[in-house]
This record gives sequence, C-alpha cells and structure tokens, in this order.
Amino acid sequence: PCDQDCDIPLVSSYKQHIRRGPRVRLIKTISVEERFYMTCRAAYLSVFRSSLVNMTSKDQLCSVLQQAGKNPSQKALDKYWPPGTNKLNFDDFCEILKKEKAAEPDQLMRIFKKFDANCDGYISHDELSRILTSSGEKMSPKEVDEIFSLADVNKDGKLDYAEFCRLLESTVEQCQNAALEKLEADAKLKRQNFGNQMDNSPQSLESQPELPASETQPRTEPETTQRKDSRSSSRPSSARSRRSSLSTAITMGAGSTKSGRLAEPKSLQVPAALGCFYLEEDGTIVSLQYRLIIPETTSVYLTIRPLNLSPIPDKPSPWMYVDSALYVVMGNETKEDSNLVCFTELRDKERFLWRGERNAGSYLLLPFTTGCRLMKRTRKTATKTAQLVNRTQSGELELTKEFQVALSDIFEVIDLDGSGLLSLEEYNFFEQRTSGEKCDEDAWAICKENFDTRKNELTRQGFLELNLMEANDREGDPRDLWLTLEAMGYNRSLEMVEACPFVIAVYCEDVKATLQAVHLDSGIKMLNSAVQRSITSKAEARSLKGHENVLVYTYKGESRISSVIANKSNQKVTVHINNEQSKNCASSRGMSVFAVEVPARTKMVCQHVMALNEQQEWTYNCVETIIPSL
Ligand SMILES: *[C@@H]1O[C@H](CO)[C@@H](O)[C@H](O)[C@H]1NC(C)=O
Ligand SMILES: *[C@@H]1O[C@H](CO)[C@@H](O)[C@H](O)[C@H]1NC(C)=O
Ligand SMILES: *[C@@H]1O[C@H](CO)[C@@H](O)[C@H](O)[C@H]1NC(C)=O
Ligand SMILES: CC(=O)N[C@H]1CO[C@H](CO)[C@@H](O)[C@@H]1O
Repeated sequence: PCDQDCDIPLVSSYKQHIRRGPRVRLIKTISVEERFYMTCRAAYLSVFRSSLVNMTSKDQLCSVLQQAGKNPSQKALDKYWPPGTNKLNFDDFCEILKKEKAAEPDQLMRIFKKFDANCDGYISHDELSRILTSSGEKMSPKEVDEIFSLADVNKDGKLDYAEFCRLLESTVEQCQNAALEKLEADAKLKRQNFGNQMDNSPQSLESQPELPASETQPRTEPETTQRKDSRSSSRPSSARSRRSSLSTAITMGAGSTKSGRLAEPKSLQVPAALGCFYLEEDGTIVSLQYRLIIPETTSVYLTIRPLNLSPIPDKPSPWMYVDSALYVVMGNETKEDSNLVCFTELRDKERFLWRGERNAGSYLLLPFTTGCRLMKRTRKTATKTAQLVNRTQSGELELTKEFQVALSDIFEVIDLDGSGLLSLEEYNFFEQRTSGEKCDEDAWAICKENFDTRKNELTRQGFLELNLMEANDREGDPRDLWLTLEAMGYNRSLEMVEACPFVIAVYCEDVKATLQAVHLDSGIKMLNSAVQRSITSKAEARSLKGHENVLVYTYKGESRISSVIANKSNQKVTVHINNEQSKNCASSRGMSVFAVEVPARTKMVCQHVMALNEQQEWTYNCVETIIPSL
C-alpha cells in the first residue's frame, strides 16, 4: 500500500473539492404561490422601501412590472392605471402581475421577420427606425437610437434580431433572478415579513419600526399610551376605541424554575441524542430532527435541554438560558404538514419535557427554540480576531490552543450519540452544515487511513488532524477554517454565539425504543406548522374589531407567550404589532414594534415573548392593529 506521501494529495483534493462546492444549506422547498408571492415582493422591493408604500404613478407601476420581468405595453399600462387613479398598492400590483403576460420573444420575432425585407436575419437602423416610429407605440428617434445601440451587439450597423430576442429573454430572466437574489440577500427585508427572528440587541426590545414612519406612527401612538393596569390577566381593553385593533395584557410571575419538580426516571433510558440549533444568515433557526420508534404502547418521558460544554462547574456555557422545545409529529417524511402529537410544555429549570402515554409508532421529534434568546448579533469589528494556526520554530503549522478547544467542543456537539467517536453519518451531518456536501464511503476510507480512528470511526484526535491538514492544504490561510467555524455558530473571538447545542433524552417504560437523527428537507415547514398548530389548538382566538376574518391566538405557556395571526379573508392583511407597553420582555422578533404581512387564507406565527430576566415578574402587553392597505 501507499505511504503517507502518496495518500495525502488524494485526501486534500477531496477536501478541496468539497470546499469549492457551494455552501448549500437546507433546501427549502416552496410552493408555486409562495414563489409567485416572493417574485411580487422581490420586484416591489427593488423599487420601493416597503410593500406598504403605494405606487403613485404609472411610471412606477411600469418599473415594478419590469423588475418582475414583464414588458408591459403602454396600452396595458393605461388599462391597469385608468384615468383618475392616484395610487395602487402592493396587492393591486400582485393582481396586475398575475394578469400581465410574460414578454413574448416569439411574438417579437414574428414582427421583426415581417419587416426583414430581404430575409437575411438582419434589420438595418433605418428599417428599425421606420418600424418603431411609425407603428404601435411610437418612439422618438432618440429612443430608437438607444435601442439600436443596445441591440447592435457587433456594432456593424445591423441588428441581428434573433440575437436581440435572445438577449431580451435572458435579460428578463436575469432581472427576475436579480430581484429575488436581492431579497434573499437582504435579510432585513425578508424578516420583516416572513416571521423569522430579528437581529440586533439580543438583550433588549428596542423600538425599531421597519416601516416608513408615515405609515406606522400616527396610527399606533394613540393606542399605546395610558395603559396602567397591566396586571389584569388576559383581558381585552375595553378602553380601546380604535376599531381595527386588539390588545392583550398578561402578567407572568417570576420564573417558576424550581428543580426536581419533574424528576426524570433513572432507568429505561433510550440513549440520548445530541444536536444543535444554528442561526442562519436570515435569522431562521435550523437543527437536525430525530426519529423515535416506539415498538409498543407505553409511558414516555421526553426532554430537551441545552448542552453544557463548560469544564468549570460554576460557570456554565452562556447558552444555558436558551429555551428549547420538542414538537412530536406523527412521522411521515413525505408530507410537509404532519399531525402534531404533543410538545414539551412542562418546564423544570433549563429542561423542557412532556410525559404521558404514547402508542406504538414512528414519531418525528422536531427541536425548536423561540429565538428570544438566540439571535443574530451585530459583529463587533473592534474585537481582535482569534488566531487559528501558528508556525512552530521548525516552520511546521500547528493549531493554536484556542482553536483546539473550539474544535474539541465542535466534536462534542457533532458526536450525536455521545460515543466519543464520529461515524460517517455524524461526520456527514457536520459536512452538510459546513460545506453543503457529503463524504462518500471511498472518501471516508481515505480519511480513516490518514487520521486516527477506532472501530471505523474518527476519534477526537483524528478530527483535529483532519483540520490541521486542511490548514496545511491552504498553507496556513485560515479563511476556510473560519467558514467552518462560522457555520458552526462561532464568532471571530471563537465564542459560540450563534448556535446552541442541546441534548434530547427519552425514557420509555419497559420497551426498547430507538432514537436517531434524520435530516429532512421539509423540516422547517413541518416545524412551523406544528408550532402554529400547538398555539391555535391551545389558545382561544379573538378577532380584531371590524375585521372578523382576522384572528389572533395568544398562547400562554409556562415560560413564554406565543401568538399566531390567522387570516381567513381573501386578501393579504398587514398587522402592526406594538409591544412597547410590555415589561421585562424579549420578543423573538428582536424588536418591540414591527409589522407582519399575512397572505390571504394563511396563518403565521406573529411572535414568541419571554422574560428578559427570569427572576422577575414580566408583563406581556401587545397591541395588534391592522394597517389599512390604502
Ligand atoms: C406517508 O404518507 C404516504 C402518502 O400519504 C403513505 O402512503 C405512507 O404510508 C405514509 N407513511 C407512514 C409511515 O405513515
Ligand atoms: C464574540 O462573542 C463574545 C461574547 O458575546 C463577545 O464578547 C465578543 O466581542 C464577540 N467577538 C466578536 C468579534 O464579535
Ligand atoms: C506561536 O508560536 C510561537 C513560537 O513559535 C509562540 O511563541 C506563540 O505563543 C505562538 N502563538 C500562539 C497564538 O499560539
Ligand atoms: C383561520 C384560518 O386559517 N382560516 C382559513 C385560512 O385559509 C385556509 C385555507 O383556505 C382555511 O383552511 C382556514 O380555515
């Protein structure tokens, strides 16, 4: 067999291949309607700051349609913008976009062909000029020149119109994609409406209205003043005279976090499974999901809690106060919308649990955290970046102590069964998170030949060696190492601030159940739908005055309050949320004033709210107000 020197290039080329690959994360599948809605938003937001801003001219409508890849004629624009119209809103735009046909290159081709007198595939400047200035929507000679200079690709004074049509087609596509990409990249715009967690100030509710001031402030100020009796329990304010709003005030006691209240049974434990919540760039939180198979009906205890990685007993890991939950759905990976069975509603210190009878069956366990305590942070550029690799006196690269500690913690987190060894499957969950690709059996065999392994699995030492080799591959350039660290939630000071490792423990009486990590493409959707269902099934719905079709469900758990807005109407509604009168609270949105758009006939989690300081009483006081669409 080969010696070390012969093997190393093989492994490195494998690793390099992986590193070059796109950093694909979870594939989020979206429906046709969602895609359409996103296209609408993307186009609208490439022209306007917010979808609450109205279009006030035909020209604006035209630009937005063009952003959406359409090429409306003057006639069509006149139809959409009849005389006397002074504004149209986002909904109107969506309707128009539905009607507006895509620009048709074929049709254009036919027109060109008609004017191509000698059928050579070219049109001269003069011919084009005659066409465009004499028929249809007449253009000025200057406009014709502009078009011609754009379209005469090879500058020979003749227009290759087939090429021109192709160009047009791809521009339309590029336009649409660019707008969507911009929306994707602009996490702030996306969060404003898609119910994700917000960044900034993880510790406090700052007032940061995202909407144009003129749209929000006048409507909400009268609502939020003079509310003194915040101690009343879950009672709508009769003083509220504004028609389209709803107010809820609930006071919660200081943390009832007595421990030992719900002791775990010590025996009959299914081997625990580890996992981790990771914050994505856009503020969504993802994690692996788990399959629990119970062979016979039995009593079950399910618990989830953050995993402490600190070696110092008095100084637990900083994420220990992050809330967690497990949603249990009847397992069917092929369906996105599964049946919610139960969720961990009880709380015992940092542990959340559910106990009861469960029938035999295959269940999916979906880990969840509200995001109130796990949020994007603003990067502190002033802080010094940690050093990852160093050269010894003899010129060899070595991993710094700090980096070794971080890698060792990472190893702990990705070793899902806590066996002290990484299996190929465990390693692949890690690769999927950090590089988006998988390692196959062959590559794994090479890994095993080069790095320390035991029982076909990678040891902690082997994992460090693998990272050292990656540093060597890059001649000490730490950029790729940082990509991995960032995907794992580390900041530049090597603190894990955008992730929270957790432990799931399951106890089944008298039966041998199994628990295993699985990766689901539809995971986020399934979780969202389970969270929504848990709220709507446990809370009473109240409609906003004057809008019987818009309901707010407010669920009060042991340590959080969560709300869902349901829109039964056939129109999108925009609801303005104001938490400014709340006390000692943190919202999963990271701000106290914001708006959510709820598309027609859908439900959406509005926010989760928890105490900022658990040791003190806290008051949830929220006013939901419909923002009229005109
Ligand atoms: C999942 O759903 C499909 C289609 O609805 C069904 O055929 C299949 O039996 C289901 N599987 C389980 C495990 O329930
Ligand atoms: C990393 O996080 C720690 C803890 O929150 C913080 O003190 C430090 O400034 C952060 N470093 C950077 C570079 O943001
Ligand atoms: C890097 O190596 C030198 C000796 O070669 C040592 O003095 C220094 O402390 C090391 N730095 C780190 C961050 O480990
Ligand atoms: C409250 C609510 O969600 N109402 C309706 C929303 O739209 C869906 C789909 O049409 C209906 O099934 C809900 O009843």
